[in-house]
Amino acid sequence: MAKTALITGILGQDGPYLAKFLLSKGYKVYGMIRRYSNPNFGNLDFLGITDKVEYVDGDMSDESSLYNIVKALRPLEVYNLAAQSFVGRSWDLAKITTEVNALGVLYLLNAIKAYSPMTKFYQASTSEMFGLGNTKGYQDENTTFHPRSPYGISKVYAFWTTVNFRESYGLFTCNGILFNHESPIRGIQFVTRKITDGVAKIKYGLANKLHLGNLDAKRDWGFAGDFVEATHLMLQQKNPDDYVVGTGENHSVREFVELAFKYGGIPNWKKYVVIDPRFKRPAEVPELLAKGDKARKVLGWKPKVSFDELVRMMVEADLKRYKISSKFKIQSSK
Ligand code: NAP
Ligand code: G4F
Repeated sequence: MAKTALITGILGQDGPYLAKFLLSKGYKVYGMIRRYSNPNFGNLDFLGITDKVEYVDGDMSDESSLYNIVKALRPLEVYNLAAQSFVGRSWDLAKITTEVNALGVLYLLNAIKAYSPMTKFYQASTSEMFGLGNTKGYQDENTTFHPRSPYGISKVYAFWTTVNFRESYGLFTCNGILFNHESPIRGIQFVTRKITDGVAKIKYGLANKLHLGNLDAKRDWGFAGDFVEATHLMLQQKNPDDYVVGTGENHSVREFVELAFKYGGIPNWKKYVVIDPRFKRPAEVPELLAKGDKARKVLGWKPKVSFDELVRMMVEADLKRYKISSKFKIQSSK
């Protein structure tokens, strides 16, 4: 089979990083986008690859669109990154979260089984599935799932469906159980980007407060550009399997805030941060920490970007964005 890959969720954070990586390896990359009156290619533009990807129309909640795409392309690899991926909204959007994140995976796997059984399939599973299944202070492939949100529950369904298609039909299907990974093109609702965007706005006088929820939550934060390499490696192994991928180091939201304000050159972050109950969750995952020994040993993968470098990279990118827009504002008001 030719080196072709289909990426669902191409317009999100991970899609562009993965597409860029696959293009660098000589793949022909197809990106699935759903119908929008005005699709946003900003993240692909940021990485300079918008014109290098071929786009196909489809929606995870529309079974026939997935069948048609798989039938037409019969790709070597499918990376299923599409999801309603924001945990915080998943209580309000439980039905659509389940439809897209859980049933969508069933539809896509059925399409592969029917039309392209040689296709290797990657499912974007998540550390959110562990939730409170955290008895040892870290999570690995043997940790019990105890999801705490409709998002986490939907991803547990998708995880087991992916395993089941491997066990029932012999398909090459893998779960990457990825811990939090961030970048300058992280969605603005997620806490890291919300903080770095807030720092930049405060720096340029566009805001004077940053409203946040639980500062005590701890996450194992890595760089998206590193993590997509692990996802590709999973599909290059002789046998399909499931892998935990994380940095092995965690930090609290408070630590992220402190560092981001430091890199923004703003002393005394406490002056600006407001604890706002609107951003607290009905059920929290207090702490996540990856024990990713299997990925390191079998895939030979390890992260390159440190926590400190990640925070600095994100703050610098947002400062640059607001510097450009504040210059533009000054020019256009002249
Ligand atoms: P993201 O930025 O939210 O991107 C998700 C993408 O899915 C978006 O492009 C979105 O399209 C698309 N999508 C949503 N509903 C869809 C539908 N009905 N049909 C087709 N596409 C749809 O997420 P990400 O951070 O790149 O994460 C990629 C995947 O990894 C997700 O499945 C996420 O759950 C999982 N994951 C992420 C992390 C992390 O820390 N980033 C960790 C573990 C697992 P629009 O652009 O049109 O909205
Ligand atoms: O940045 P978050 O919204 O990410 P969360 O919930 O960990 O989910 C992300 O990582 C998962 C992998 O573990 C992915 F599967 C998922 O798709 C997504 O990419 O929140 C991180 C932490 C939470 O504990 C949250 O309660 O930050 C806390 N937090 C505190 N204040 C906040 C805020 N989160 C958000 N989004 N906004 C706040 O104001």
